Amino acid sequence: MTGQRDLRGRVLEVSRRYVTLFSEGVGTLTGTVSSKALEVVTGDIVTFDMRDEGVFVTGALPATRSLYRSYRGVLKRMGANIDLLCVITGVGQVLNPTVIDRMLVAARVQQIPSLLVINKSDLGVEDLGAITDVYQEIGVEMIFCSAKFNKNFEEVERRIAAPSVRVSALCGVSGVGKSTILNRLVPGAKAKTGEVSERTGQGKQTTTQPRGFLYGPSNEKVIIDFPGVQFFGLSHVTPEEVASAFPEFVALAAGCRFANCRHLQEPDCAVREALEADRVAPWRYDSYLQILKEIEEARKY
Ligand SMILES: Nc1nc2c(ncn2[C@@H]2O[C@H](COP(=O)(O)OP(=O)(O)OP(=O)(O)O)[C@@H](O)[C@H]2O)c(=O)[nH]1
Ligand SMILES: [Mg+2]
Ligand SMILES: [Zn+2]
Repeated sequence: MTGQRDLRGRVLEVSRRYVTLFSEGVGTLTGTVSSKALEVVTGDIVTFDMRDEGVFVTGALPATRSLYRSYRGVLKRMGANIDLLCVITGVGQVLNPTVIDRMLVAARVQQIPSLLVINKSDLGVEDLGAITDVYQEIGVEMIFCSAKFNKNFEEVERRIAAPSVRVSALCGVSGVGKSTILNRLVPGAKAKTGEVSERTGQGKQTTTQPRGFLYGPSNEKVIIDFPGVQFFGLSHVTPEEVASAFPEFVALAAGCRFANCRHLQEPDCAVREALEADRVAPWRYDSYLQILKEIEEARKY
């Protein structure tokens, strides 16, 4: 029998049982997952065999820093081994702080470093202060840029090209410009970009599944382009994890009467006191409440 066994590669794309992977020294290949029990996602490192009959993915190495979201009660692993999650937003109707907050929570819970990219800043960022000031204050790293008009884009490139970042990922609601950003970073990518609907102000989910693109002088990095979402479910996260992912609450929690305060109806809650004194942004607290409510509802079933 000819062929090579137990090679290693990085998953770029998964479509049912077919996997596109990149293996150093071999290149980009398409293979088949050999067992139904083996679930792989973009970013995973897998083992594979090259046989006469084709390429067979035989196993996956344990992944760290996976991005998860729950969707209609089902937990979905979206990508693996992510070193930098770029949460992308546009300005105007596509700027959705609820979804941004949720993606930041999903990243923090898995200890994935995150970065907020405010794209389409050519359309004007004057009205954003109320939101961006809050993110600034709680230590969220932010970059304003325009991918379409190549403004301040080198900042985005610098972060993705950093030596500590091997796998980066672009996520955000539909139509914020993820694929446009990707195309600027990887000129050969030719990722499809789409129009934003005038009626809804939202994109039309041009990208339909996660796809990894090779990046860097020797293709040593991967950038994952995620499909746009309108809602980012977090029913799999625990209430404690949610609270710990709101840095402004963590900073205040020592002042709550109860060590296990959830910042809801408890007496002498420092977070609620700060909220009433306008020292916590109401929309951040609202994001927190909505996530807790979602978790509570999921537990009923
Ligand atoms: N004005 C402006 N428009 C932009 C910019 N970047 C992207 N766009 C436009 O926004 C629209 C949506 O861009 P896409 O890159 O397809 O957005 P996406 O986030 O990949 O969308 P999905 O794949 O649906 O999730 C396109 O018409 C782009 O040309 C920008 O910096 N400024
Ligand atoms: Mg896209
Ligand atoms: Zn409290």
